[in-house]
Amino acid sequence: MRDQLITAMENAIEEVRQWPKKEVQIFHHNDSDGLSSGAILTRTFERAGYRIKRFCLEKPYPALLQKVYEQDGEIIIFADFAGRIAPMLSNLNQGRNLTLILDHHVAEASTDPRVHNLDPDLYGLKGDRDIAGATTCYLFAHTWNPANKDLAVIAAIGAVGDEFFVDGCLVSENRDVTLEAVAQGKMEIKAQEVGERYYLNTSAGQVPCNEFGAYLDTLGAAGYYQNGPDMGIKVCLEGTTPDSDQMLQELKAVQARAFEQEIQRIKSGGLNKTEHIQWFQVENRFNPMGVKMIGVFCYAIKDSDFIDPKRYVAGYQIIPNEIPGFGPIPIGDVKISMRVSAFMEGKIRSGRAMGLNILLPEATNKLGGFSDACHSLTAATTVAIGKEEALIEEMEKILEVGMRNAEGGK
Ligand SMILES: [Mn+2]
Repeated sequence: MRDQLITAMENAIEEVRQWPKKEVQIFHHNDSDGLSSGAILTRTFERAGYRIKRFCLEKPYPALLQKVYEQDGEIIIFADFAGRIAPMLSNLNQGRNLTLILDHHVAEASTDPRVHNLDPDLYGLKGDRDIAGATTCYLFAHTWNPANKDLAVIAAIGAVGDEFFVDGCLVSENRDVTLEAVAQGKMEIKAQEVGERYYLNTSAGQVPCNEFGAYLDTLGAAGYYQNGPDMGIKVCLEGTTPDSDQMLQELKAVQARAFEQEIQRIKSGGLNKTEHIQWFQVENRFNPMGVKMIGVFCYAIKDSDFIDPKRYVAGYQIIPNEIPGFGPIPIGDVKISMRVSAFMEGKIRSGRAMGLNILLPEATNKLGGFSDACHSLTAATTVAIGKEEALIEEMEKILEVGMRNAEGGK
């Protein structure tokens, strides 16, 4: 199956080579895996002589995709997302642009021959186990030109950042890229009681790979609207600098201040409660940080004393109508992030409470919203601004039906 993925990559690379335009548009995610993916692709296309326009996205919003596919004759790349929306991209594209998808999330096949879905999920590899987005990009880079093997260490950073381990160890393709980086003297693996720890050998000494990933995550998320992703890409390719360290410290301070203010607000009556849910709306108060911060904030407060451990936690943040470097985009949506207390986690794990992966997408669908990243204990979706209360009510209805069914089944 891996051979078939490499063959598909070879075919896509050949089409890129034949394509008249020697410029590429790279859209990549803003977490450590997404930034590592963007860095690998940037270097790969640079080396092959292409001009690069790079855009970092928190999500591939439909309104943005509409705009992207108003173009003709371009080379468009998606990294660390979009595997699942290949059919939608195919409909938008209609054979007009050469599109490559280098993702590792659950995927659907493309229906346009000019849309190459190179997501390893379509080739029997598991994105939440075997291969990260950055590792997928590395396979692509290495298939194009074996001289790109020096980028293996960046793939390893992405893989560790996504935290998909088996018994505490990277496995499969993620492990192979890491061993390559070790062979090049750029990393070291140290065995622990359970699993392994991964270290980067930098000019300033050894740095734990997960700490480096957290560094990138902050640049990409808290720094999303302040050139944090550009700095993240630079850090992936060239290492940290006093400038990047300073940006990191400033972003951490902005985050701490915004979170503290919001906590005060919640404590002084800013928390709405329905039967099973407690929720709040931060509007634009987390600007200029990205909308990932609403999830980070919910996680930070979920076990605080001002949070009811028996209710689901939900926070809303308005998505700005702008993509950095791309310009205004009429998104018009609000993001909801949900988390649960340790108490609720126990109930969900034992099947005595409904998981967020069922509750939130179902309610979101009823309101015509957009779901992607939903797991049982963490979930986020988007709905149109103004539907915040309606979404909470939908969830309450779903919970009520769920309870009635559970009782009826006794
Ligand atoms: Mn990823």
